[in-house]
Amino acid sequence: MSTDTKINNIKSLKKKLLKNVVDTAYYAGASSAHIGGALSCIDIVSTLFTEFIKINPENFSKKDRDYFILSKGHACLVYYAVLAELGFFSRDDLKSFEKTDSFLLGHPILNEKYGIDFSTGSLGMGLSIGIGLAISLKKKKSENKVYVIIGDGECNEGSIWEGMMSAPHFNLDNLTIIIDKNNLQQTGKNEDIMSLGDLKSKISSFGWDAHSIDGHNIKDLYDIFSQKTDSKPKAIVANTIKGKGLSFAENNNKFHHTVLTKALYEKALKEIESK
Ligand SMILES: Cc1ncc(C[n+]2csc(CCOP(=O)(O)OP(=O)(O)O)c2C)c(N)n1
Ligand SMILES: [Mg+2]
Repeated sequence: MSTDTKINNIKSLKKKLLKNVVDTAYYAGASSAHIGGALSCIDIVSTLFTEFIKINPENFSKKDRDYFILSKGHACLVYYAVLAELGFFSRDDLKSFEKTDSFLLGHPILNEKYGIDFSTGSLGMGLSIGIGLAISLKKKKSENKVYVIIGDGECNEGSIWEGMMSAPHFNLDNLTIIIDKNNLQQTGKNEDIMSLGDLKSKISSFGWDAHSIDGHNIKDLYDIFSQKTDSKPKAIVANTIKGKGLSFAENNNKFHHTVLTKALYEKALKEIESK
């Protein structure tokens, strides 16, 4: 398959995910939903699950496969969106998001039947989980890989920096982390709350194979995920826009966690249709 075809496949999944995300946010009603942080990593998730993380309901329980950890678990709308497309449950199930007795909670809960390996939502845990998993895969001489998406605000957590130190120590070239650098967190700008400085240089100084790219450029994402690293873990600082894809939500932190009104839902559907 040519690279152009692969890129087109990624773009077509992305459009489906966009629709699933806004549908789910709308079904959530008054429960509200984390919209902005789901949209900032939608290109990353689309690229990973089209080309790199080959999971499906048939191979999931076999464990001989790659692993994904959404460390910024509040962005679960995009996770549920892709799991529905992969056939772990139906698009109709997305309507149950945040409802009583639903398996689709406001943060992902470990659920082997529905494709979720790890519970996340308490920020700062996913990198350490990924490191433990990557070490165990190495010990088993498995070729499988571990991918972790981390928020930039999440990098305020000290545990992230312990992980930054330890992954190169264990030569985890089977581990890739993607930092969704949308410059915002729950209560404002990272720059005001806890500036991160030059993330790529910092992470590189810890011994990672570190890169900084446009997190909405699918070709760049595809190329960087395709590159092999030799004995170093890979870190991708993905420069993104919170709320990307919906004009009214882009860079607007009101959409960190909010209700998607009927009027905005209809506007969103029109915008997605025109893409
Ligand atoms: C340990 C912990 N502290 C606080 C929160 C509340 N919280 C939820 S989202 C969020 C902001 C996260 O910012 P970022 O990682 O940048 O996510 P994004 O901008 O992609 O939404 C916070 C503080 C949490 N989920 N876990
Ligand atoms: Mg952020």
